[in-house]
Amino acid sequence: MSVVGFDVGFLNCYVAVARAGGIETVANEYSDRCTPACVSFGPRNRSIGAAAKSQVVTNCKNTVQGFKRFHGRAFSDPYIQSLKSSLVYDLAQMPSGTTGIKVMYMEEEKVFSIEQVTAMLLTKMKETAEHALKKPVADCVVSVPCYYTDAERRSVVDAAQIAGLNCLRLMNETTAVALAYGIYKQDLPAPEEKPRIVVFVDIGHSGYQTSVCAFNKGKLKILATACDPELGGKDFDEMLVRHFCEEFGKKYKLDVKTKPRALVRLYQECEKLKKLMSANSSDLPLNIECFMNDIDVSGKLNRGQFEEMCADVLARVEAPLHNLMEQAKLKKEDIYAVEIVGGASRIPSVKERISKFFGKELSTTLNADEAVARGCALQCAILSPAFKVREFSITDAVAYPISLKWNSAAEEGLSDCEVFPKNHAAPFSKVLTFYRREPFSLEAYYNTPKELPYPDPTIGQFVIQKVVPQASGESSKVKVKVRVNIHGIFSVSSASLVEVQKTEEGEEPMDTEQQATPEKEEEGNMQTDQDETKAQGDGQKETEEEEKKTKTEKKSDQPPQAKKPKVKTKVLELPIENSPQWELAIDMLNLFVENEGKMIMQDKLEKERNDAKNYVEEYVYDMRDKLHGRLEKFVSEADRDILSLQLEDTENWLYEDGEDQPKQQYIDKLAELKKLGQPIQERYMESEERPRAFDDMGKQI
Ligand code: ATP
Ligand code: K
Ligand code: MG
Repeated sequence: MSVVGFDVGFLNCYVAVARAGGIETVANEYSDRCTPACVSFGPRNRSIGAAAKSQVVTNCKNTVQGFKRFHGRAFSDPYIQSLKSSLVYDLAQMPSGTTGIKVMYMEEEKVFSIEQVTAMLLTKMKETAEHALKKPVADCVVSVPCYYTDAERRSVVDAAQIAGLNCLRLMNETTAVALAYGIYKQDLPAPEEKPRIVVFVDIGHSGYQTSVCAFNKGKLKILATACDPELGGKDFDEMLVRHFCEEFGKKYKLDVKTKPRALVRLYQECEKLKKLMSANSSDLPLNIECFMNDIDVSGKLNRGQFEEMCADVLARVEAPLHNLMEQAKLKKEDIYAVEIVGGASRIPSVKERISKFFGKELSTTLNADEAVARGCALQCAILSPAFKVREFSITDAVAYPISLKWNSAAEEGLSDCEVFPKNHAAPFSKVLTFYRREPFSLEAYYNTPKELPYPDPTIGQFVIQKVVPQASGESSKVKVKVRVNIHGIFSVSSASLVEVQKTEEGEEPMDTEQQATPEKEEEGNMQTDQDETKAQGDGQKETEEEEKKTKTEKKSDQPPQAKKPKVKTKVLELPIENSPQWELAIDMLNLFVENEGKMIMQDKLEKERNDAKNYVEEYVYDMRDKLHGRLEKFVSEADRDILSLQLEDTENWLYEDGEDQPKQQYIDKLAELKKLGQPIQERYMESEERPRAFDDMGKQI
């Protein structure tokens, strides 16, 4: 059991773990708690995180950033197509139609699916967690934007699986923040009191998410969410880059857009400038040496000018806030606090606008960068039986309304019904009743296509199989359970056929629940609403819970049915064929799992090879210094000359033939050097030990 939370950001990723002392955000191998969402492909290995980011300029065509937005999208999606021209790396279509990334890896052209690329990033984050916890990590909670659709979520779950992770929950980023905010609060209103209403705002690099949350002691409920998936720090960078491209065009006659490498550097410098401007309102310089064609460029800007050029971007801050308050039917006076997180929430003009909208000071009690990861780790701790944590119930909200449509039995055409309206509580299951003689199919879709980030509102097709008429020839009653699960993913989770058997008069019915309702209900009737505010990982338990509830409802709702012919029913489970949109085929998923394992092994071997090479190099420099230093007295002149020459030869070899050799070559080389070097060092050590031994003896006396 591991308790880990992963914030997979568009730009920055964070890992939080639970240890005896509580929840902690942990650092990577560079002692940095932030790991860049970056993967770089080389001729011998991959680099991930900070090591990849350092190759953004030198290996730009094979260094992949900003891939979070490719999840769950067709390659033909106009959005993906429109992005192509602004990326320095290539995209390609996967056999299934989804988006892949084309790079040179191991000296071959390769296309990786978006799930594979995110899995690589997760592999790195998993290693960071394992290093901190000093044990293997599998169980975890992974963050996703609250505006992610079904297809996007399934894609991230697959990515986690490819990385060998067991994702207990995909957690909406703003919900993770709400949990991190609420769980330690001691003064929340009692369960029966009016809840405390808090607005959460997360502005990252790519997206702007807001949610409004009701807190009572021991629980939180997301009332509504509103977002602009295309508003974040990157839009401010974009404005700065545009400005300096124009300026450098005029001033130095440079066409920056034609040189990907220069453009990448300009983006980096503009991001730095933007951050500096959050703390300074005076003129700030931007200088880049040898920018293009050996020309050094420089410019300057102040906050006032920056805000002016970003007016259109800033104007978009308010709309989601309006939308949020409208959905939740709340007034500004109802809001107890507005807590902001995410890197771009530090931009003063962004803060100003949010603060002005609510007419109150903003609250920044959480760590703006780490709150999402910490919230995820807290959720993981709650879900983990091995970890003791305060009870806290989390009810999330459905982001887009979900409908089902089907061909009606009487061939009257298409019927449809909204099963989960917007902001409906999640996770949640509902049972629908159908009367059928044969297998039938349901199509799930989002009924507000305009709100979706992509053009196709389909969620998936679900075929209820093995439906047969009753013995009497009549249609059978089929109960279909639909569910938005803990990841926010829709599914048809079970289906059953209720077989009616007439029994002798007076024979005891087996159970109240098993009495068939005499009148036919309308098709698609939603029978049971099952509250699942207490998230349960175990499907079996849920079913049982639901059945208990059904029984009690029937008992209380139905008057005693005196003198009616007794009927007995039998419930048959029916198989369901699930075909969600853009689902990754199981054999592909298995192949990706296997390939990720191979790539991890390859990276490990390459690291060992490099380490072996570094040991040789280190030995050469170390010995050369010491031969003329503290080892000088312990080696004859002749031996010293031989070893010096050998060290020099080895150094030359490292820069020439030895630049790129198998690991064993370096190991052999080092052994060869040590044959001469080791005895010298041993003589030195002996002489160092001698006086100490003498000292010890002195003490004894
Ligand atoms: P997303 O949430 O969209 O997936 P992310 O989680 O990777 O993205 P964050 O790490 O929250 O994003 O924020 C990164 C953004 O915040 C970048 O655009 C960065 O330049 C910006 N940022 C960070 N610090 C500051 C600052 N002091 N002033 C202005 N912008 C900042
Ligand atoms: K982040
Ligand atoms: Mg983020």
